Amino acid sequence: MTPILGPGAPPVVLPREAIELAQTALKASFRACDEAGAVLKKHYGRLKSVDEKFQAGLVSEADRESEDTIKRLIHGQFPDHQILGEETGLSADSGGTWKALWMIDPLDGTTNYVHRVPFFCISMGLEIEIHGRRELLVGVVDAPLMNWRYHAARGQGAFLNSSPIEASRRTEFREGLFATGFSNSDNTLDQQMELLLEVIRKARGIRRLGAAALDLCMVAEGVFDGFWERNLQPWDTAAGVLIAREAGAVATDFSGRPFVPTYKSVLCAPPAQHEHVLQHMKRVSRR
Ligand code: 2AM
Ligand code: CA
Repeated sequence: MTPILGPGAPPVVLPREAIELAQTALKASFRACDEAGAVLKKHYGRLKSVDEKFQAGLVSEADRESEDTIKRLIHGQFPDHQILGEETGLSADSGGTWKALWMIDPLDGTTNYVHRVPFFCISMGLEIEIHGRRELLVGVVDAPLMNWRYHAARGQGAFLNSSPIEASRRTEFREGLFATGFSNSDNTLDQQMELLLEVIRKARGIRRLGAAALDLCMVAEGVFDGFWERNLQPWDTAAGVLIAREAGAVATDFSGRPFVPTYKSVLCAPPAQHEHVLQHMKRVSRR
């Protein structure tokens, strides 16, 4: 057993096998991102069919081919792991001893992709069971047209193109540049706008870039001082949350509970900014 403390995450003791798995999983994810990235580049600007999914945005042949590519590689190398992919759902439980689950978005930011905004990515997060608890072990987010590859393994820090990254050290709300996304699939748009008004009035600025996994990585990198969005899915958040935590950010839901990938709402920011945004959120939701 090797004791490991991840800076933004609760401490965990990882068994040696988990540390070894993290290394092979990272290598496999990099290869999958190389291949899936080539698929996304091939179809970019040349899509033949774009469909609207029921309350879930757009899907194209690029999303599907990218997911097939990633699943083939991961299943080939880790036959006893489960895969939860945005386009194909959960692969059958093959009864593996690791209880390992990959959460994969083959194309995060599909609307950007379809409209030829180059801000989109592949997101791959791996969660395993350690001492009866589910823990995020590895996260990789790759933006092929930006040439950005973010990665993290639990307890080992976060990286962009192999260089270490850190969340922002700005502590004042007025110095903060924040990112968010809007959700139209519940009745909270007015509340979302109220929080937006607070941020526009009191902080440095707000951006809405349209790919949650990348927004989280830009919190990890210290570009953004926080990110929040509701109605997300595990494949949007798993990898980016691990990367952000390893870079020193805190990730919770909108009431401050430590984030797990099954939560639909995420607020991720370095500690002081997390507290500022959470207070604003609570004030807005009380109104
Ligand atoms: P996607 O591109 O993989 O669908 C944009 O705000 C972020 O929310 C993206 O990460 C997008 O992921 C995700 N998202 C979740 N539900 C969505 C929806 N109904 N429409 C568009 N984007 C959605
Ligand atoms: Ca997607």
